Amino acid sequence: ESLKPPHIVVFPFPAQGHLLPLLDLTHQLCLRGVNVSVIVTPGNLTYLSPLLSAHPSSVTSVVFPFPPHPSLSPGVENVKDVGNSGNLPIMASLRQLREPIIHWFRSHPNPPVALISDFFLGWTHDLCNQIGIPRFAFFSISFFLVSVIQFCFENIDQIKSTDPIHLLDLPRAPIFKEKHLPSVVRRCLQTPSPDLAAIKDFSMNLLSYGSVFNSSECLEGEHMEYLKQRMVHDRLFVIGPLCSIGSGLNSDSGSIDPNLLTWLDGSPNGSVLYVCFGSQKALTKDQCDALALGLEKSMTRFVWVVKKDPIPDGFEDQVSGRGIVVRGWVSQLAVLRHVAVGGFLSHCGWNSVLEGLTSGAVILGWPMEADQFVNAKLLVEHLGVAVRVCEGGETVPNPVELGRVIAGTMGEGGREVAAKAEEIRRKTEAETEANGSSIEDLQRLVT
Ligand code: BUP
Repeated sequence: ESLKPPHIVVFPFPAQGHLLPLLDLTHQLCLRGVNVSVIVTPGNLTYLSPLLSAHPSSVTSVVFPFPPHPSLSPGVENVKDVGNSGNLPIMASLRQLREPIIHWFRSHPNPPVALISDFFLGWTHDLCNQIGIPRFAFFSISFFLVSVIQFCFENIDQIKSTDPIHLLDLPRAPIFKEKHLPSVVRRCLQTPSPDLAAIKDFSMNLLSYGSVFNSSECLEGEHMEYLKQRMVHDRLFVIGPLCSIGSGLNSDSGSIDPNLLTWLDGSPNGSVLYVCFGSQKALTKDQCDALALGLEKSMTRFVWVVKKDPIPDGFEDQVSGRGIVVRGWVSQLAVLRHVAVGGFLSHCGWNSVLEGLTSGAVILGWPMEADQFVNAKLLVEHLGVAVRVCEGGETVPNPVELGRVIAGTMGEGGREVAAKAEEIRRKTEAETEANGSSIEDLQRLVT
């Protein structure tokens, strides 16, 4: 029989922070001769366009109708449209695709030889056992975060009545307040008996055939061992930061809006603060007022990406020339890569973190929810590449203080942290170049 290119199936979770890096990985696999079927629901097909046009002959979309869920409006299939609260109903609905996927697999003329699926889809471990192909869990989050979740799940009874919580077995024995733990852990702590389904679903990831992490040795080398000891396999692939692996899908400056690009081109190198809190979180009115005033007082050039956030009337006129407010979606990676951008005021979602670090931007962290407090600790306390400017989804910062920290960090006061950020940028660049560790792991995954 002739040697056919391998055919695999990729199953992303429909939230931007999960979806985009897995599509980046898929792009890299296709560039290395793999044929891929990507499982999506109708509402998410649009996110595949860049991938489908880059690889018209090796990527196929496999579209399944989205089973209705009582708490989701019809047509809402991406967490972007509902916020974090949508994770659970979307997870529950996707679970109903199990039988249709098995049917698709069994009737395929050239059935896939492996599945790579998001870590939110732990149930696909059993699915793969049933159809007899290996499942690789894809982690769009950090080793540190997965270790924190794993530690908490293993010690759920002991940590239940303590606050703050001391994670003694992890490197640096970090301490977290209960409210800063990942939501999946908090849900378990808040119910009288642990949510066994959530714990089982998560642990399936470590039991799967292999694991792929969008992370890197220089960022998280010290956090890998704890998890390696808990994986039933030694097939660990550290392939990241994916946003930096050559010929990516989303970094082209041509994707920046022309007006914004002209403004950035006219700004001094490293002078611009990029402000964005991810696709799920909208700031409250008070937070917007405080941030607007803080930006105004900082006298720093900035680009602020807003979704539904209520920014104060007249703000854009007040800061005209020095600041730009963009409504809707921007090509974040391309903006961060622009030489004019020197800082990133971020919610510390893992992809934003990686995009900021690989662009050499100093991160001004304002973690709000979910995994963001854990990421912020890694950046600020372990790596020293960021400063924390505020903390909490409801917290309203003091505008004067905020303006002072922004001006300081973007100016002379930020020298030390900027030097560390530059050092990390160079190290991640080396890891994602031809003989770098991430490229070697990518090659190992394909062969
Ligand atoms: Br908003 C926004 N453009 O306008 P995180 C986001 N992104 O390219 P989290 C854009 O979405 P969530 C925009 O570059 C990153 O790759 C951004 O992922 C991109 O956030 C991704 O930073 C966001 O991991 O997800 O909280 O995990 O954005 O869904 O809240």
